[in-house]
Amino acid sequence: MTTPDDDLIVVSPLLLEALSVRRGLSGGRVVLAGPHARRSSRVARALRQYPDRPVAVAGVAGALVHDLKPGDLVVASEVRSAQGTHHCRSAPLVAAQLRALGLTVHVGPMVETDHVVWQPEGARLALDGAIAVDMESSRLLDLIGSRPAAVVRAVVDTPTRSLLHPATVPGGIAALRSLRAIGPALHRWAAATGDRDVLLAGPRSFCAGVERAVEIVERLLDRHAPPVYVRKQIVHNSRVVGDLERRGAVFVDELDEVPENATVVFSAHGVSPAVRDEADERGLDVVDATCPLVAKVHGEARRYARDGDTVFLIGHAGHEEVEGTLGEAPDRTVLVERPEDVAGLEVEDPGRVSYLMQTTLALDEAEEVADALRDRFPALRGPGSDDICYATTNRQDAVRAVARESELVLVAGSANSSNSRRLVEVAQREGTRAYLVDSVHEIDLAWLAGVRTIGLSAGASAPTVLVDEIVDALAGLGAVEARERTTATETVNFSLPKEVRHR
Ligand code: 0O3
Ligand code: SF4
Repeated sequence: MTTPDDDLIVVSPLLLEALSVRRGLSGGRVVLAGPHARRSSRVARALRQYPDRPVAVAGVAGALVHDLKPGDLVVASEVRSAQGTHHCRSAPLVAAQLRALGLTVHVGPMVETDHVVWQPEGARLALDGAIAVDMESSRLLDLIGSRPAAVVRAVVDTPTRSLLHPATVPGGIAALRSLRAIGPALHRWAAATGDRDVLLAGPRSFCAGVERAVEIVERLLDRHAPPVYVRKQIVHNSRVVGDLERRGAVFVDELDEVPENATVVFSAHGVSPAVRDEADERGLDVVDATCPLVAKVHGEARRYARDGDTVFLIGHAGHEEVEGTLGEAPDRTVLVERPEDVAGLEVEDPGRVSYLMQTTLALDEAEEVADALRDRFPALRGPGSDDICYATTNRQDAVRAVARESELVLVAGSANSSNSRRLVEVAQREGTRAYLVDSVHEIDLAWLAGVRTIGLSAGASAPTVLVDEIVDALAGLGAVEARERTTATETVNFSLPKEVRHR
């Protein structure tokens, strides 16, 4: 059993570095490696003595890029040297823990050299993407071998303030102060290390409606000079939106932010007829990325309203999809969020009532509301097949299955993504701890301590790369066996609108 006294080994090249790190630790073993790792026999001895402990390399470094300041921390994603490259896969998890302590942290490649780097050599190293340089990390990682390892370095000098600059003294003090603060994060990291099973819920990630919506924007960006305007987020995912923004998409909240005669894309969640009318009036060129399954619900809303029904829309107030569907027949549609709302409903004619659903609700919760409506209004009409779509249904079934076998479930997805949040709740209803993470940087290492089996899913708007990044980071904490748990196979594919169909 590991006690806080021996939970990790920290290797520091210089005495001042070792003393600073030591002050912030509540246990663990600090080993002085000497400059250029000259006393590597000490390190080797400690590694032999504690054969299964994770090892952190901690010390100071020189910044190679301008956005790093003295005292900032660098967590190496990889360390390059003339001999090769070491990958430090748990870097984003370590960085998140350090940021939670209020420290300024950069994650990126570091380079090891056998000499002090001056300009213009520093600028040359930065051209290959390295953000900081030191003189020992690669050598130490060679010694450490395959056990979990992290490299945390505090910046002393920068491209504009070399080691000969008088500011090196305050820079060094700032760096040592930062090293004193890293201890709690290193303990958390050490406690989270270990071999794991990862159960991948299948299906997960993009659905056909999201694939289509993202492809519409990508094709327009390929075709038009930027900007390409998109009303609202094309799908509720920060990575998708950020990537498209970098390529020239401009996301606006309302159409009055779009210049006359410009092209505007309507998001996958759909829009109300009032928004379509406004786009017409302003002469905007609309490309509609509304998912066909959302459009189907709009059609049902129009049909029921035309028949003179009061339409109950089961969904969440304020959600874009709900606002769009409500807009089809605002005078005849009533939003119902919970079963307990049903008792207070007042309708013109209880014999002429129907219901619809938001496509991304939790199946069991939505059914409870529908049951309450049926109990109160026996004449209630509903859609032929449920409005909750195939993708929502499949992802909920899949996450439920992995939750039953897991001690912890992680769902990749943004906080404003309704379907992603429902996946977390479905897992939690199985009695399993579950968290939504927008990216690997949101994983709290405290969740992982003592956890052997992790279930992993992603919302319909979350790209697969987010899942890959999480698996990769977990593999930096120990050996990972990732297994697919597939409960359904999806073949749905929607054709693109005519405006972008041909490349
Ligand atoms: O509706 P939700 O917040 O789940 O939307 P996302 O996260 O963008 O996922 C795509 C689903 C959709 C466009 C509506 O069905
Ligand atoms: Fe369409 Fe369903 Fe995907 Fe929503 S979750 S975009 S309704 S396929």
